[in-house]
Amino acid sequence: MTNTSPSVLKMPAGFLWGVATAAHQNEGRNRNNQWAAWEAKPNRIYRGQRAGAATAWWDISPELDVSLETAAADFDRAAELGLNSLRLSVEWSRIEPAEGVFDYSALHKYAEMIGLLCARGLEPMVTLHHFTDPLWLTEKGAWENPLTEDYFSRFVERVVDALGDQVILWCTINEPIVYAYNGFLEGVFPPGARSLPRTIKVLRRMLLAHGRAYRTIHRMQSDAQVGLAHSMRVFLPANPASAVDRRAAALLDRISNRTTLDAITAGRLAPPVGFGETVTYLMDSCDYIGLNYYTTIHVAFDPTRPGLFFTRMFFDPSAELSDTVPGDTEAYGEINPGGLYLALKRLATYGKPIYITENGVPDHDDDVRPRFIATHLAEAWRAIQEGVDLRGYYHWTLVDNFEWAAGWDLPFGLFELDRETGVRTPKASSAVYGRIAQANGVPCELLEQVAPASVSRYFGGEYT
Ligand code: IFM
Repeated sequence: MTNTSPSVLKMPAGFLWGVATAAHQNEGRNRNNQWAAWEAKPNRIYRGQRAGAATAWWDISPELDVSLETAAADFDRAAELGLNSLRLSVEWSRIEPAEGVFDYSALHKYAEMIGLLCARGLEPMVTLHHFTDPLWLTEKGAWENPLTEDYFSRFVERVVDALGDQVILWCTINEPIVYAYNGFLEGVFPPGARSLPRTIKVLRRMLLAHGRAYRTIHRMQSDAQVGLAHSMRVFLPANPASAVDRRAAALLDRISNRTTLDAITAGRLAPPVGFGETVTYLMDSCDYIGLNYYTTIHVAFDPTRPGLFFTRMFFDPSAELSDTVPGDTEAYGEINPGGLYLALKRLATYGKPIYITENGVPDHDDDVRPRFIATHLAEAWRAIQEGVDLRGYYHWTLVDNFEWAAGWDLPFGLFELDRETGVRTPKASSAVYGRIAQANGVPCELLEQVAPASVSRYFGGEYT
């Protein structure tokens, strides 16, 4: 049992409080990756938008040099909130703009960027792949090409060589399941394919590449902490008393979650990405598990849907749903803090430390986010009380940014961005998150303000 205080749901000492970001969504002027090419095509992104200058973290000064001034000002904002960590990604297409050609000035800029974090007391967590591939890699078949494991390892080696003196926390690949599913099955991310065999091939390749990258990093840096950020959807049987619903939920959990988690812990490539074979370099290839948690999904057995493994997924009709892009009827997800607790408990069975590498909510007027943050963290605290080794929380995200296929109209930020002027305005939720970080936990009086209905649950012990 960890320390419980009467007035604050305290996290363990040394807990990391961060925000998570990604290169393509923040830097701007990324033109040499497959996303920039995708954005230039008609009808790919909501209202034809593009990442463009993004939040200008990789800005161009009047002297035409790369300027990190805007990034530094955002790092100031994070530090002023009381955070002690920040997750960002490096952009492969900047570092290796052509096959085998490394741009050392880009690596130096990243070293400078990481230095800005360290100088502000923000421990960097560096993601090595966050959805974007250099165009030269796309032309070679990207993650469908077996050679990409070698290309990725070589890239990782250069990055660790350049940044390893400042970075301990590495995240190899962000959400392999989302990259594979959205790009190759749903077709909403590049390359816009709809093929189950290609989806499986890509996921398998990414998992193998993760294992190779894990070994590469540890060969170069013995004290590195290396993990992967897994987007974990919590599947709940529509009717818990129904054996077929339970089986349907367990099947989706296996495909969507356990495939990845078994691979990076036991080294086992289970169906659909393998036949149960064990890959030595994948075994125990994570020092922590990164959890990206957004929503919970209910699953019913449905004999009319063989193409979807006889399952039907839905959000609880009585649940609160988060915002989506204006005019869209499909919600981004069900708001379910208890799902975070379940995700943590399920992950804990793998016996690894856990970081919540992403958690957040699209919320146009910031009327949900304060409560969202406080209640999700209360559920994280609850998991810790039951022995879950949770080491940190990264809120997605600091400043409203480019949300992939949803463009600029799905705001996840703690700060609002005026895209004309670049001005950032703090939202109420930023102060809420700051108070929590500064208290190293969720204060009772804060919960009273933002989620009064939840106070008795945590401070009255009703959660048990
Ligand atoms: O913006 C994304 C991020 O790039 C990956 N995880 C989910 C976030 C919100 O959709």
